[in-house]
Amino acid sequence: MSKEIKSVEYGLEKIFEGAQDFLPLLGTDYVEFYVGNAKQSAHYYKTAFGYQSLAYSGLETGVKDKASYVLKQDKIRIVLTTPLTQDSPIHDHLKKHGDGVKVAALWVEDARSAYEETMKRGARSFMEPTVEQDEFGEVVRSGIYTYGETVHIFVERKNYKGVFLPGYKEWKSDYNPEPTGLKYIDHMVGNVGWNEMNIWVKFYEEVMGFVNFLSFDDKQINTEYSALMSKVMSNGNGRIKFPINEPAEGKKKSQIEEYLDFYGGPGIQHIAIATDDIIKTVSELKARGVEFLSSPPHAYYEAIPERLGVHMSMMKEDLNEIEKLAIMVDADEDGYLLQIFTKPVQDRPTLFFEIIQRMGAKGFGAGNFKALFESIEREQELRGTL
Ligand code: TYF
Ligand code: FE
Repeated sequence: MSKEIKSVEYGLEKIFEGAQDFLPLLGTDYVEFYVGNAKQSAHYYKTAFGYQSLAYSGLETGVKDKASYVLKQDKIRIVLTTPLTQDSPIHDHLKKHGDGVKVAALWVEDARSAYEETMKRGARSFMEPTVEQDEFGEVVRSGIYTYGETVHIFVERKNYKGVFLPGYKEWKSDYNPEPTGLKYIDHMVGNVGWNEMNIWVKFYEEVMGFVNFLSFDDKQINTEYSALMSKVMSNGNGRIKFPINEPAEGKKKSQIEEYLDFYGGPGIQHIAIATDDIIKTVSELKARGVEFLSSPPHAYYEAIPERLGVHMSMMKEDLNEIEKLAIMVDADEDGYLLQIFTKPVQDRPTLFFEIIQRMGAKGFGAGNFKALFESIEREQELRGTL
């Protein structure tokens, strides 16, 4: 059953009741991917998704063991890192998981306190508080493990004036494709093992002070073939949302199980990126070769007016255009949302992206789950992993 925790107005922000403030989070700072070839990945994210070159670290900046390319689009910063030496531990990560997200970095006022408070509540250490300095100022970072080998790094920027972090130089490129309208990270979803969802719900509650503000069980999330369960964890100001999925028993293999097999354990399954013009963003992404899941059947689009109810009259987008682009629409009591999912962005069927436009709705598109999972199963069928 879906359980919604009441939220209350508090100053300018909505604060979720029950959330604790020992770990105040200002927002997502960056997301770091470990990849087999960072130079080529950076080209893909620039060309296909419209990210802009921001910073670089590697041999030319005195870093001998890895190369990192930092890209930016509006509030989003991604870091693409690859190992340079034979004995780099990043190779072990790549061998096991393939390309994927290593770090979901969170922007904090105080990285030492974030570390102490979470460690005291049972976090596993990834990085003790570390001061990094250059001529542009000082940054303090610390880090803890979450599910699998994924980590959260806390970033305290003080008045840092450099382009990204100490150790990085500005990356000026002559190749600057236009942005595609990606604005900020709306949520990042983790897949965890059988019966592990509640362990990680407890971790986000107890160690990070988050609240569980939405839950979907296998009665709601199932198709003819497969099922999963999902709980959405949010920090107090609602800026950080981490849904957690676990597989559930169905007639065939759950997409979550497929992920766990190929990723070699728990990890980040999808990153949802917000746009305020999904028609323009998705048209542009498709023109640049980003592959999306196949369209739901026509009957799905015919049922939209009924499903949206009162929100239908507020809908500005043209349904024909929505259908042509295979975008999905859902509504909750606060408004409606539009969303679409890419195919996995590497050869292993692991990480993918969601593009989302919220028109008041705070949910995750529960009304689309069935159509979405059927699209995913069509892909699983082709891979022989259903
Ligand atoms: O983040 C969400 O909950 C939605 C729907 O395997 C979703 O984007 C849930 C599970 C999943 C793929 C998408
Ligand atoms: Fe999502």
